Amino acid sequence: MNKLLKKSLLWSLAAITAMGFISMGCSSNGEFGSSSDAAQKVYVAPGEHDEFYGFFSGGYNGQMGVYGLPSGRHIFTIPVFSQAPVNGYGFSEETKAMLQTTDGFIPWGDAHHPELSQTDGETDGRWVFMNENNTPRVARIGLDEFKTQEIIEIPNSAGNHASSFVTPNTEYVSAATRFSIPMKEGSLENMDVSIDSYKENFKGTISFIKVSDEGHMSIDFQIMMPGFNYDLSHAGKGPSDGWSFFTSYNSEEANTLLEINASKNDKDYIAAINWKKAAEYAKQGKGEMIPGKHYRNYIDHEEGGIAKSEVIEEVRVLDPRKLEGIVYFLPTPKSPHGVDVDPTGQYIAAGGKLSTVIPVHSFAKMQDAIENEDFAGEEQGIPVLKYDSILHGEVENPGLGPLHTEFDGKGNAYTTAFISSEIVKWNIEKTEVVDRIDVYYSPGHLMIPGGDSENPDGKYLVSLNKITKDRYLPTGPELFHSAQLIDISGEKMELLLDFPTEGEPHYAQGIAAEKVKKNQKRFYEIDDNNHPHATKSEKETKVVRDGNEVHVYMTTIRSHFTPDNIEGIKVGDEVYFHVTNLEQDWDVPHGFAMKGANTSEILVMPGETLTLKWQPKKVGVFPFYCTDFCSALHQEMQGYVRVSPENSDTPISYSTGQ
Ligand code: RUQ
Ligand code: CUA
Repeated sequence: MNKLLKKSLLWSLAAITAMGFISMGCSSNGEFGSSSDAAQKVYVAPGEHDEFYGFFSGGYNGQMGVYGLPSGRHIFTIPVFSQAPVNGYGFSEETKAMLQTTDGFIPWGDAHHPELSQTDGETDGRWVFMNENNTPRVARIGLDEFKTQEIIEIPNSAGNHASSFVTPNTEYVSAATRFSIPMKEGSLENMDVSIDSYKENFKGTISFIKVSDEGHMSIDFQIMMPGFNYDLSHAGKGPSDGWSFFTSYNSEEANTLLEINASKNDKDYIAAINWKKAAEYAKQGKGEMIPGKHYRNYIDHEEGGIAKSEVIEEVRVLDPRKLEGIVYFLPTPKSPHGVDVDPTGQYIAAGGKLSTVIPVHSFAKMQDAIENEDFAGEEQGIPVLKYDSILHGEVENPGLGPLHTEFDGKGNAYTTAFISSEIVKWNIEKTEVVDRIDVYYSPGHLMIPGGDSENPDGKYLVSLNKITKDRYLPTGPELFHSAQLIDISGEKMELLLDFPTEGEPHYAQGIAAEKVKKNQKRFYEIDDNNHPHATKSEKETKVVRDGNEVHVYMTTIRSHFTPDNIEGIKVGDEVYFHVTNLEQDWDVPHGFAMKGANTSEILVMPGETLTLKWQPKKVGVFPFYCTDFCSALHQEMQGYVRVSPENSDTPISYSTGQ
């Protein structure tokens, strides 16, 4: 889009208060200082590795994309909240339980914010968490195997947006409801009431999920909140360690046409939560245990890597009106979206979508104001601090529609401006803009590796743009989202690279590759395979009938299945193929696909056992084959199952090479 067009677009947009209806014509590229310079900076020679891993939310595809930076190469996709035909996640018998919820089996999710685990305020490369917005859940992905290892459901929540942000030692992952709903006093049950009784009945909750040293997640406590919309969060650090900050909008408590009705108040609030104090109250047994049925699904490594579900019936709920000092409201202009804490932990910046400035609160001033009870009043029993008493400064002229901020660890902050399509760099101490760069188009989040931790790697910034338009070869009406890599090592930002991303990456996280590379599992030891249906050698393979269930204990090794001829299966049987991959070498998976199976294939890693369920409906002989090109004789890796009529007496038999 040319500059002139962009300027005029900007002015016409300045007049409207609601964002989101951008329509633009596009013509030119972004400008580079020199494109060969830029190319050199992102060039990773064949066989070389990128310097950083990037973990990008897949948004409405419910997965997580793994990218190399600076090249922007898409390396991998981790299935999290959605079934993945690529490897059978959510389809195989071993993984189905991961997607169990109190609403039943949910094969899809809307993922938003990945967050790496931290130790002493720094990313440590153990796990990456990610939230699901639609069916409130938080997942933990192990970075030793790049697999989803645990998913916990959040009860008493109606949309889990302000999540999954970690505290500096991963003590907690937080989760706040985006939507408030009517909740019955005492039980928090969702009520059958008129929607226009919003002000009277609707409430929100903020949850703190405890993470054990092994990574097990459990909801330690929930805090009852007024019926606002809770949007985003970040934990305090350094001096503000022990606190978490949550933006809210719709302090108007509107229940219709929020575009207008939730944009009336000049200021909404950041909720400052003293989670250390709340955790102490919880430990003392304060608050109330309230029904809050939810699932915790986890891969049980003790038992063959099979996912198990656990149902928890109750949660502890704290009422901030009764427990003093756990919640304060910081007035913040205007419908704030992102909230970000600088690496020193002293400053809290908010992205007020409709605000003309970026307000930066001072943690020290906030502490003083609390101490001196310097309150402007209260909101539904929660003290509201005075804006002027807690303000560090306001960044003027920050671009239109500021959303999210990250930090370089050198005293600068970088904020995305959605409407004016730019990234604005500002000095934190002086709250002054020092540089700005156009991005294409309309950035939401941005990411600097470690940029929300105490120790950012202030070398690159990725702008996660919501609108792609003309940036790539056109693909009809539907386009992939676009990310842009920006060099922030110098005084002036420099645009280096565009690369496409899948789904809608809201947020992303980055980490130095060394922190993750060294922990990689290359295959599973066959001797350690404790799956109850594992077959550790071809001699042990068998087919066992148990009523109308048939269990096939099968092995794979280049390039055959054992057994590869199976007879005695009947129409109406439930056949379970338990496939163990006997390979003990990196990157030699075998796949298994059965004709007529109405599920996906399974992709079995070396040393692993996975199970595909098949219910034959027709008589005949049906082939199965390996789906992954594993050797020169991969096409020969196949077999047959004979299916006889329901009442036949064909005996079970099986063989290979006979
Ligand atoms: S939110 S930008 Cu989940 Cu900011 Cu998307
Ligand atoms: Cu095994 Cu192809």
